[in-house]
Amino acid sequence: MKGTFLLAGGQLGPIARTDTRASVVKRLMALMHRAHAAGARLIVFPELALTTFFPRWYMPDQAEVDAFFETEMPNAAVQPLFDLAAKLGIGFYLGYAEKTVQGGRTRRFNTAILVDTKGRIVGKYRKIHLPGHAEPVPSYPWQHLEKRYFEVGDLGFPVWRTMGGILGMAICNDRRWPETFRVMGLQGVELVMLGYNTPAMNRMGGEAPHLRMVHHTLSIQSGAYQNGTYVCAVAKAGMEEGCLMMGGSAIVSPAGEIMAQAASLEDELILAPIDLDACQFNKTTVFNFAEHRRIEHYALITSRTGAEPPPPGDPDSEI
Ligand code: ING
Repeated sequence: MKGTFLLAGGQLGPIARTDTRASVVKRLMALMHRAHAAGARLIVFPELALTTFFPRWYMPDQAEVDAFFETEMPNAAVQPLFDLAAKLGIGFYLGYAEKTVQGGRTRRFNTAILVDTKGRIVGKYRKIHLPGHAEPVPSYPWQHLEKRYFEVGDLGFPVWRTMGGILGMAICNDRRWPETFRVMGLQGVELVMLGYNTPAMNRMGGEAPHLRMVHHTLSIQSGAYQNGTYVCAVAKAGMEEGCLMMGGSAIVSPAGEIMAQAASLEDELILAPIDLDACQFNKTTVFNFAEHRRIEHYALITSRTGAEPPPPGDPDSEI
């Protein structure tokens, strides 16, 4: 039945800086084979799935940074994955670093593509919420230089009619911002696919490590529930170049329930049966946007970027 299919998440364990694209593509193909053997029609891979998470390093030499980028997609290294997808009739989401010339200028984005069951690229998304900082901070045990290496995505949060439903994409930090899911929710999205690379703890230790998983599941479960959409979030996990990356890849139902979750920090397949029509319950009742939203009261959401608290109160009003 249209919109009913088995969905797979293809979590990756660590990718070493020296690992070749070919070796990673082999791992992705092995996960795709397993997904197909289980009957899956779509598999979601992580963010920046072809290389190690290079924004953890400050590299002053642009040529060194560019070695982590793809200038074409597909390209020779990734073509076997596209060919396998077409052969097996399985679609996929793939995150990678995109370097392209646009308007006579070289542009670099943290990108994800959606490839259909015939191996055709049907959608592209460029990461909008870039966490971290643009300049290296020497005192940090590892950097997070996405603001240095990537531009803010210029494609918005589109959705596509494919796989018998309405599918959308996001990347990693995007999942922490409710606007990401709501903008796609306002386009009727029924499945949001996203990959992530999330260190298992705060580098400055300002937060109990278990909260990483709490915030991850809180973000994807609320995004799913509040917009009546499935969410499939897939990690690059494990000890990667000395930085422990969290796992917790998960598939969440439109009711906000976790349907499947990874148990390891390695290459692991998670599976869940998807019925995109199940999104309609929330979309036509609790979160019937047309019935219940009051946009005349939401202006600050798009007119104000940073918080602006009110002026100080009356001193004797303190408790
Ligand atoms: N990684 C992390 C993420 O948003 C982060 C960065 C972790 C930001 C924890 C805030 C808190 O999951 C990427 N790649 O965005």
